[in-house]
Amino acid sequence: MDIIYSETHRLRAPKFELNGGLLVPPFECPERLDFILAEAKARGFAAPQPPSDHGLAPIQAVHDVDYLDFLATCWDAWQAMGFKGEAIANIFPSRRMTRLAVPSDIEGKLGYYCLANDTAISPGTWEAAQGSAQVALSGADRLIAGQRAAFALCRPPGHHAAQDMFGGYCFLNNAGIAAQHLRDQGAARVAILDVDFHHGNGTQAMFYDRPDVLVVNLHGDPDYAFPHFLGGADERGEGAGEGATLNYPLPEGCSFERWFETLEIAVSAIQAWGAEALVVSLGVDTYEGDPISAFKLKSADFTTYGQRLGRFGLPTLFVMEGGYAVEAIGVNTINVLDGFAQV
Ligand code: 5XA
Ligand code: ZN
Repeated sequence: MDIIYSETHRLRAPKFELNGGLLVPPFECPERLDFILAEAKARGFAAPQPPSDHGLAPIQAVHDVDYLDFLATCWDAWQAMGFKGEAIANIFPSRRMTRLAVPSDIEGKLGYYCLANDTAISPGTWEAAQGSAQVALSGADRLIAGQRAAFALCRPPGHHAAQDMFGGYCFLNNAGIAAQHLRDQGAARVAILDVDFHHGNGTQAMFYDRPDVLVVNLHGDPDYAFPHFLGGADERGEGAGEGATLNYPLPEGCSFERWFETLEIAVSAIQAWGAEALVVSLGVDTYEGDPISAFKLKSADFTTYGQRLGRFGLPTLFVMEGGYAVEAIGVNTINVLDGFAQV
């Protein structure tokens, strides 16, 4: 299985994350990918390959142009104000603040496009986000060329990023961009299966009214888990997309047995829907040792579910999302890919 990877991810290196009322070193850090690459090498995977440049057009296919312009210019505009720290939003168009015009002031703009102030914009963020999207697009190209599977080792991650919103460490929705690319290159029906602990609100929003991309999430119930305001079982798509969104919220402390039963239900639904290609939003923060999540999967469980996805038999693009137990992220991620490849 080809692994696609770009060094541009290192440009995304903010110093701070707002967590528990403190500015702490970000959980989503460059070292995550070093552990994954080291484990891939140790387990005999071929050296990672660089992405090819697809430009902005396939990114603009799912993200709003004004939002992309904001991402491209935010850091310079923030600095021009004389602010000394990283760009962290502090005001939002929340309920009863319904004037939805985009402010020209950068502080207003930042809040307008932000969904969670856990995510600072820092120098190099835009360049890293674009590189990450190119990694996903190049992974999708492998499927278009007829390969059975590919692993897009994306960073920053993407599944919280909506058409015009960043947060939850995400800026561009890599899985969504790849799914749209697969559609544009001829796949009639593409499914996105999101197995990250957190609900992929951005991916859901992006395809909510579309019948051609099925979005399926297994995740911590939003009642207790980030992103809190999307991901209920009753959200099933709208208009032409009615029925093409499926949510399986799961309880705090969810065991692998319960999680895997739910995966079986999700896989059956994808099969019945008739997907031609599968994009897996691969977050390994379902691991029992993850510092910001609440499921109980053990390292061996990642192999088991990788094998199940392998037996499923669809052309499959794995796109890296979350996972913050850095000492285990390599083993857990490669276990999924190895399990898949064993079948
Ligand atoms: O999948 N999403 C994540 O892992 C990020 C969650 C951010 C919580 N502040
Ligand atoms: Zn996550």
